[in-house]
Amino acid sequence: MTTLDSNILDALAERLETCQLEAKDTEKITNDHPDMDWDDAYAIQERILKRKLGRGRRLAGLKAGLTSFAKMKQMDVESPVFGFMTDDYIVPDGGECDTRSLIHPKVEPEIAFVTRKSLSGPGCHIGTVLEATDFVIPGIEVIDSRYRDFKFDLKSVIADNTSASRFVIGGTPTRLDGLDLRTVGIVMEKNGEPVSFGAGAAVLGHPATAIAMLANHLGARGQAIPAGTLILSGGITEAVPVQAGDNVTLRVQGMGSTSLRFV
Ligand code: 0L1
Ligand code: MG
Repeated sequence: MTTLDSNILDALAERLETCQLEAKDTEKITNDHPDMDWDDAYAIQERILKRKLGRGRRLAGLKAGLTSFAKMKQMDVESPVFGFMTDDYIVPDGGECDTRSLIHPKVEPEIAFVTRKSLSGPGCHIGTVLEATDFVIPGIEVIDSRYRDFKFDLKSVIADNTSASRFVIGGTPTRLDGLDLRTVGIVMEKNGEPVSFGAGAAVLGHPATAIAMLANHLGARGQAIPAGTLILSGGITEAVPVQAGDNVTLRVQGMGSTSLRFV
């Protein structure tokens, strides 16, 4: 049950999406609506998606955010947050990302899942996810909070579609048979220098846990993850700021690499 009036939810969705489209920042929305609840936050995010689909955009994938223990501790939260990507968020592997369309981008090294079966909650668990996964592939998420100086609280960031803005996937689509994602190592390089190191277990003990939590989150809303969905399972390390001129490459053990250039 939302607490905010439908007109206010619409206005907040328009405000946040306009900031995204015009690359302008804003104050966090809980400053004006301190009593808004979790349903309000997701209702605003859903309205942003509806605005995009209404203009002909296609849903390109889903995401879990705040999934690494380091980031959850930093934000003092126990649950990840969930969001979406539309087709205009896709950067081709090795392609360019135009910083003029972004406010203050950062990059996160992630493992992307692609499902071959629908996943629904409640009761979805890591086993269900592993059985329903088609393949995993390296992915770099570009996050770009619409909030001034990346300063927000959890409800504000959910409403802002968890800072989603661009992503690239590439490397080798890899089946999960015999692969232990917990011990798969990653290195992210910025301009040829390694800047982040980690292993899959940094994401909730196993990145598939983030997918199960997403299915359970959607299940509570009467929705499911369809077969063939791409899902970013969350940053393995903290996000790294980038600017025009930066080249970023993510190497994932046994899965090759993916990269993008900021111009
Ligand atoms: O994908 C993420 O983990 C980002 C979640 C939102 C918080 C942030 O902008 O850092
Ligand atoms: Mg992320």
